[in-house]
Amino acid sequence: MTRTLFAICYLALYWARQGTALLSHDLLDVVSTYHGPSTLADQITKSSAEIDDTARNATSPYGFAATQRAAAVCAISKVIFHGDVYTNSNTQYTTSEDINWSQTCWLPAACFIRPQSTIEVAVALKLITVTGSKFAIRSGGHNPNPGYGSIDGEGVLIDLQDMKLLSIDSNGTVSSGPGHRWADLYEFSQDHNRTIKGGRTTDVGLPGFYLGGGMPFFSSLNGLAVDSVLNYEIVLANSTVVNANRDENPELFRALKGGGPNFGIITRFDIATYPVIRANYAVNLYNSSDYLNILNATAKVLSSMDSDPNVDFYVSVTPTVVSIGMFYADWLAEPPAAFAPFNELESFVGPMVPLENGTVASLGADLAANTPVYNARRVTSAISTKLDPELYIQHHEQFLKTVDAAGLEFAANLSYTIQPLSSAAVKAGNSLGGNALGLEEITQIWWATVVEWTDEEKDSQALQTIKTLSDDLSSLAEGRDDLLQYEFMNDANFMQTVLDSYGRDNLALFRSVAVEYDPFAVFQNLQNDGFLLRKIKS
Ligand SMILES: Cc1cc2nc3c(=O)[nH]c(=O)nc-3n(C[C@H](O)[C@H](O)[C@H](O)COP(=O)(O)OP(=O)(O)OC[C@H]3O[C@@H](n4cnc5c(N)ncnc54)[C@H](O)[C@@H]3O)c2cc1C
Ligand SMILES: *[C@@H]1O[C@H](CO)[C@@H](O)[C@H](O)[C@H]1NC(C)=O
Ligand SMILES: *[C@@H]1O[C@H](CO)[C@@H](O)[C@H](O)[C@H]1NC(C)=O
Ligand SMILES: *[C@@H]1O[C@H](CO)[C@@H](O)[C@H](O)[C@H]1NC(C)=O
Ligand SMILES: *[C@@H]1O[C@H](CO)[C@@H](O)[C@H](O)[C@H]1NC(C)=O
Ligand SMILES: *[C@@H]1O[C@H](CO)[C@@H](O)[C@H](O)[C@H]1NC(C)=O
Ligand SMILES: *[C@@H]1O[C@H](CO)[C@@H](O)[C@H](O)[C@H]1NC(C)=O
Ligand SMILES: *[C@@H]1O[C@H](CO)[C@@H](O)[C@H](O)[C@H]1NC(C)=O
Ligand SMILES: *[C@@H]1O[C@H](CO)[C@@H](O)[C@H](O)[C@H]1NC(C)=O
Ligand SMILES: CC(=O)N[C@H]1CO[C@H](CO)[C@@H](O)[C@@H]1O
Repeated sequence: MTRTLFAICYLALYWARQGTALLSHDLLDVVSTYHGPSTLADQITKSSAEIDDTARNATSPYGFAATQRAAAVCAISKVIFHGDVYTNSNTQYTTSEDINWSQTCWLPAACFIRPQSTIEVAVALKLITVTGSKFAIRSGGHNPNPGYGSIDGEGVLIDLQDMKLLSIDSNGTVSSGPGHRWADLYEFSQDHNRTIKGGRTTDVGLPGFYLGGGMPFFSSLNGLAVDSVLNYEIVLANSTVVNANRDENPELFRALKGGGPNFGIITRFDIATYPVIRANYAVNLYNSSDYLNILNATAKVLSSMDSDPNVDFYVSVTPTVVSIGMFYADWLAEPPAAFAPFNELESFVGPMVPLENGTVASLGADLAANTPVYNARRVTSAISTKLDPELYIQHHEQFLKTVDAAGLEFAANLSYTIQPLSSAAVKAGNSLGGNALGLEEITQIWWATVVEWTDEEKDSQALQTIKTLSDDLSSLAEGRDDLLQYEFMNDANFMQTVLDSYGRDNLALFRSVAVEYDPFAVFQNLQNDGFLLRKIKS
């Protein structure tokens, strides 16, 4: 409440200064604190008259409506960033709009601003705070929640896809801009004889993935992906650029390890890598009608993860086909014994990715090559439970009932994925310094449920369906004392609050870090939507 008032006063102050202060001076202040290339400063100096003129023209005749503030940011950005701003008069506007994984996120922003450097991000954010415009940030665009990495005409979208720094230090630390997707990082690390912990779908962007913790291949070795981040370069709400690591801004560093988009805009990740992992892998397809044996086998393989950290897998279930990814972090002469329960299943239909000796990079590439990509509207949900085959079976039977009911209502694909996390993975993360997710040191499953549909008129049925699926799973799990509090942000939907599932201490950390680094609550009040602290009630 107080912070909201602060934010309003802060914005009012800026508005009151319009007409007296020169915006170009503010922008030069931002640029002067950053020791980067001076071309932007030159450009602002050269265009200062036009910037100030545009600021006066664009802001003063307008009232306070969101669309007008956004229009002001777009108009001024066009002077400063030239061709890197797309409004609906540009041919690139539609391709910028239709980029995200879920069509529910194809939203018509007032403009798409594509910064080319950290300092441009800082300047763009300054324009946003000066005008009080709403905004959203997009990197890989894979988050399916509408309004998170997307925004309608009431605000501007900062699209970081051009920020493609990529380098490696002699000690194996990789530095990456936010514009990369995992395919780039896997290939680059492999070329330098290193393995990086990243997404299992190589098309996913780094920032959203890391902000939720990041489920990598082989989590029992070196923990979750975020446990390997050594440093974040981040643009704070007041457009200052800082580093956050174990020594500098350590509390911000910890909050970024799972705390979502509450603290600033990340412009660089410095990431620890590891000697090349020799990965033996296969993805096999099974007939879902054999779910009793498949899910029983799943529980057996899951329990073997604690004694063998080289084991990793997932089980992805549709009403007709189950695909099981079996990954082992070494090349063995015989199929790994840990996967015997899967390999013995009689319902094997055929391979999706044939058994192969490769690396994490080739595994990511082979999975991508064998995964169909198509546009659809999508919503997901995240629930965590303990190891319990009886729960998996009861859940599957409930799932089939919901599939039948949904089939009568509309054309949709319903599926769920069982993602294992061993207690060894949680311990490995803790030994690397830990994160802010508040995970229990037990072997667990992170369920990701997905509803996919195409007809916009069926949005409400789709939401009702995902809600039914996740409510059913959580009440079944609760009844069996299997439900874990933790919700995995990367698979969660906008009806889930997530940050309050990390435990009281982590939530308190997020709140204190947000107050310290964003005292006027810019990321809470002006950011369009996201897994934000403003949504947590208590
Ligand atoms: C097909 C598919 C496969 C997936 N596989 C995995 C997997 O194996 N493991 C896993 O952990 N997750 C996985 N995910 C989930 C994925 O990690 C999340 O959807 C994640 O949010 C995507 O990040 P992004 O950068 O691509 O998304 P975006 O939609 O661009 O951003 C996501 C969120 O982060 C914010 N954000 C983006 N960039 C920045 C930045 N630079 N600074 C601050 N905030 C920022 C956005 O505002 C938004 O709130 C998968 C998702 C899909 C669709
Ligand atoms: C600002 O408005 C004035 C007066 O209407 C006009 O002459 C000038 O060209 C405008 N400047 C810009 C940058 O739009
Ligand atoms: C690797 O080198 C970078 C830059 O020289 C340094 O910041 C980092 O701390 C080093 N990392 C390790 C793990 O030694
Ligand atoms: C990676 O390893 C291969 C084989 O050992 C070697 O030929 C190559 O030079 C190495 N590459 C780098 C960048 O170190
Ligand atoms: C799966 O099993 C069912 C029931 O035995 C059968 O009808 C179906 O054809 C099988 N599907 C495949 C892909 O083998
Ligand atoms: C699952 O496996 C256990 C032994 O691990 C066995 O007792 C049980 O009957 C199996 N359940 C099914 C449905 O196959
Ligand atoms: C993988 O490598 C091991 C050891 O080098 C070998 O015995 C095995 O046959 C290989 N497997 C495949 C599928 O190539
Ligand atoms: C369901 O999935 C198939 C691919 O497996 C795809 O072709 C189809 O379009 C999807 N249907 C919907 C409604 O999303
Ligand atoms: C910007 O914000 C940070 C964090 O709140 C603060 O430490 C710093 O002094 C501020 N910088 C300026 C120039 O106000
Ligand atoms: C512009 C762009 O990248 N669009 C992509 C949106 O997502 C679908 C997959 O769902 C891709 O096919 C498009 O290329």
